[in-house]
Amino acid sequence: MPTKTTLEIFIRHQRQSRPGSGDYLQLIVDMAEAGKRVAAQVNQAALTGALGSSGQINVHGESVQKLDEAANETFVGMMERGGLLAGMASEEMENAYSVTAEGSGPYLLVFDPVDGSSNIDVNVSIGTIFSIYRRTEKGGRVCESEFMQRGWEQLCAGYITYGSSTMLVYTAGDGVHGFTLDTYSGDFILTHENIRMPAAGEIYSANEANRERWSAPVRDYIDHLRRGGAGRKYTGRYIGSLVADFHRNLLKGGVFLYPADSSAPQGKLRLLYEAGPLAFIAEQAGGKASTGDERILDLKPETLHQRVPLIIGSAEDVDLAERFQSTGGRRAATPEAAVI
Ligand code: AHM
Ligand code: MG
Repeated sequence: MPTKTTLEIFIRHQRQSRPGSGDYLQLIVDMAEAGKRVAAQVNQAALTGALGSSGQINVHGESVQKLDEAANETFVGMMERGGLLAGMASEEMENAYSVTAEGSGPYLLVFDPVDGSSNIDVNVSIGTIFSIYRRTEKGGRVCESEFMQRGWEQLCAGYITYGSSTMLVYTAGDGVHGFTLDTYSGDFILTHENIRMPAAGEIYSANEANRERWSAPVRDYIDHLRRGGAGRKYTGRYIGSLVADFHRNLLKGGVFLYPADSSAPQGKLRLLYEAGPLAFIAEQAGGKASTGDERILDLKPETLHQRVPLIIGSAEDVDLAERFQSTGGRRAATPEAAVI
């Protein structure tokens, strides 16, 4: 049997092979530890009474699930102990959180503790998304403005998916690597080294119930894929958990869209906690992420909970979506599109 490489060993090698790369890679190991705790909470939720709504409404006006709260508390509680973080921002917290009054470390963590909350109660894959930035001030309490950094300033980003197995996938700007939780040993084991996203896919993922509210270029783009205009036969796959939809498309190729629509002019997904980290991972794997007009990683957030339209996936699929957007629809988008 081949020797198994645990996440800790892999990260140690990464740090040795990139001297001066910083101690922030330790934060991925810390996130993995906290993620194991959350994976157990997810697995046990039906048995411990942790399914369902907490009765609270969050800053986005959405119903908070008990697991959203529990996972948020787990990540905050475990991540503030390590001495590396000065502050955190979470999809489930209205304001930025300062680790201590003085700030105890040089890094910032942003995260969505449970992404895909609507799938918690029905035993469908959900996940955690996270990202690490360097703080911009020397000390003291963190303030919201420190989190207003462009996506390309991320030091690392990752997600943990709680699915048929629990996996952690991360990038620190040196490729994308995936680890599967061995529930017998309790270790995350390297199972997917240097993941590359296929240049083009045959899957599109979007909530087509929103179709009537999409812009014409988005509707035309999806129609184009459905009709085989891109030269491939597409199938639709939509779980409703971004992490799970993204993870599948990362491995198999394809495109995920949550565009703006007439009732959500900025789309639904959050720039800091969802679009930004996954954009970093997508690009590191050879894919792309765009609003339709702009590269996600170039956007500078103006508020913590800012939403953004998201088109993410295989490079050719995202390029094509941008062409539809820039030309306003199918007629001018591509030569093939003109004849359908
Ligand atoms: P959440 O963070 O509150 O769970 O919301 C984000 C989720 C994504 O995981 C998913 O892609 C999207 O919302 C699904 O939204 P919809 O139900 O509108 O299709
Ligand atoms: Mg989310």
